[in-house]
Amino acid sequence: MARGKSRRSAAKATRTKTQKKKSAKSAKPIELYYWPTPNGFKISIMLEECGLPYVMKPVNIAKGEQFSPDFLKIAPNNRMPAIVDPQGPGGRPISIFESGAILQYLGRKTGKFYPADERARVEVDQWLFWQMGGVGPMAGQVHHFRNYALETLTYAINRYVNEVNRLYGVMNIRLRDRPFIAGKYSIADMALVGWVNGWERQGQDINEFPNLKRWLEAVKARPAVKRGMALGLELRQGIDMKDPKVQAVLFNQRARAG
Ligand SMILES: N[C@@H](CCC(=O)N[C@@H](CS)C(=O)NCC(=O)O)C(=O)O
Repeated sequence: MARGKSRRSAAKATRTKTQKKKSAKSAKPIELYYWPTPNGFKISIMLEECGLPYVMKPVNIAKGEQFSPDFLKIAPNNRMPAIVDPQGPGGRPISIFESGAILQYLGRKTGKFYPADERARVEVDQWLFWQMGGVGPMAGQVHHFRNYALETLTYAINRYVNEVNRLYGVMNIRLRDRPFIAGKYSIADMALVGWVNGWERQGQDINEFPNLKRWLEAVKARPAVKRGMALGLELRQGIDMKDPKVQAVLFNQRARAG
């Protein structure tokens, strides 16, 4: 019986190996719907950090490709990034929009950069949401009013430059006694790096924030971050954000009929 069992388990082991080989071969890459911006970088960085196979599907937001019916099925908010994972839960495809939700999904899927321990996970979540609700939207408004708006609106510029300055101050204090925002390097750092990297365009001086500066240099030195933040940069070349056609697509949208 013992022999039979061991033969059976040997056969099982061979089957599992073959199946594994087969599924590794047939594993379809994750589709990354992407444009090279700080929100896009979050996901290219995470995919690179995890070594997950992926294929980049450019969504040219300056041309309005975010409004194509096929993309809206995946991302009803007409914004990138989004992903389709052909091997989602239960082995079935899943599509996800909102960069924070994608980061958490990939963290749970791989068990990387998103701790399973509840206390450690809460640490990551709060700083991830802080980025999603604070740094991203506020720095986004600075980029808009300082760099893209055709009128100079001093009140709006000051309001958002000051708010980003406040947020960088919070981050600088937080990083006083820990290398990364949630302690260990995590998806929260990945969410932040593309935004903080734009400090100059946001009217900030990184030298005012020495801990933040040290953090930025450390995160940017990671090979996966370098690859993630280099992905598709060439696609942006020659796009003039002040071109009336680009401005109409990006800055003049109202609700569309359902
Ligand atoms: N909260 C969203 C924001 C995404 C977002 O704002 N993406 C911008 C580029 S950075 C976009 O796709 N814009 C297209 C548009 O405004 O029509 C996320 O984090 O995924």
